[in-house]
Amino acid sequence: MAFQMSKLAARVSLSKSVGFIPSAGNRCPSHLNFISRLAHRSFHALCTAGRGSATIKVLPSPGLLRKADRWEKVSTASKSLHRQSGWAVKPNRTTRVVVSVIGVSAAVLASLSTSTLHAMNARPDLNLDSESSDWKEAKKKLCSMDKEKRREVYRVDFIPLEKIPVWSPSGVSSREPRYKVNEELNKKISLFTGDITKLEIDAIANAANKTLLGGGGVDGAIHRGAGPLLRRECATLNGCETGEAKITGAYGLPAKYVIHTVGPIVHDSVGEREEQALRNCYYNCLHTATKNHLRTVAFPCISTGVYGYPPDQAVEVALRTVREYLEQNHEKLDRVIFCVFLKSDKELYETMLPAYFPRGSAPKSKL
Ligand code: AR6
Repeated sequence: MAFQMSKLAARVSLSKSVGFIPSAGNRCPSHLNFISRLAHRSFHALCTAGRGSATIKVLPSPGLLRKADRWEKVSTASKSLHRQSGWAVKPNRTTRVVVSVIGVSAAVLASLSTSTLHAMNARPDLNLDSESSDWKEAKKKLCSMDKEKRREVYRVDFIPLEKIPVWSPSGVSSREPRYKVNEELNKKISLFTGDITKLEIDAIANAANKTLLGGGGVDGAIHRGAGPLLRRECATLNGCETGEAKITGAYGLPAKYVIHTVGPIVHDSVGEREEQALRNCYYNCLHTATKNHLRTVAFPCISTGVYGYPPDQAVEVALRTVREYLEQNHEKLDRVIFCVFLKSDKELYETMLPAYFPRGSAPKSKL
């Protein structure tokens, strides 16, 4: 009996040290604290209820509190029984039965609560700030987490997909439609002004350089937001050629993945080679997304910053490539977001979008 009791007491004590933050002197007892105290009272174990109180981040459910409350009452009765008999005196049969029932139940509750706490606390061993962390392990863990869990480890603020409206034209467009009206495709397009690193979607495209090891502009923002493990993973990819795309985890970013692409550098004017390379960037990013079953993708204005591609020409390549890809693969994507950072780019997209994604009275597509 004494052996069984000490085993149970040990299990209860163990639950105090796993998966939550000890905080001495916290006046609001968690459900675990209740259970520990019950077990301690029942068994007169080494630890006492007043010592080592514990807090968790999530409040106990009312049901669990009610259960704990009931056990508190039973435990108080058992405690007075113990007091009357004392451990030196051999307990009678009724006392032994009461104590066993309390002990087993308290231990079961304690072990249940231990696993609950384990599940609630996946975060502590996921360090996205340290370069020495194992990026493969971190990537695997992030992939297995649901959205709520991942939100606890984002290193930046996030904007959920629901807050990114589907594009709708403002005013009458002066542009002639270049494609047929297709409302199904129109529902898949957004124009977002702001920082791409904040978007909580499946994938964001990065306007990277051939090393994939980070740089300035949007590339720098993505690496800063994701943290050092992104660079660690990128370093294993052997760089990237112009127009190609390579996918990595997004680590501390709200997006699940980053698709890195390298845009063409424009020195004087845009030739066929540069235009084809920019087209390849958009196409290969979309292809990489759908190949990986990613349904929501955002693009910055690739090559239009440091790489010098004229924005008014780049917007046409971006819109045409996305339109044609969606026509062929509309069932594989839910949303393509054009993420612009500058007011001038926003205006360009607002002007050109109606030509590639027309609404209203233009001829209807059969898609
Ligand atoms: N979110 C969205 N768009 C952004 C952000 C952001 N946080 N920051 C900048 N932009 P650039 P490139 C816009 O120069 O021309 C890097 O050093 C920006 O306003 O970032 O393809 C790489 O390492 C512009 O419209 O990319 C390469 O060496 C667009 O992103 C080189 O720059 C692209 O500007 C790539 O040059």
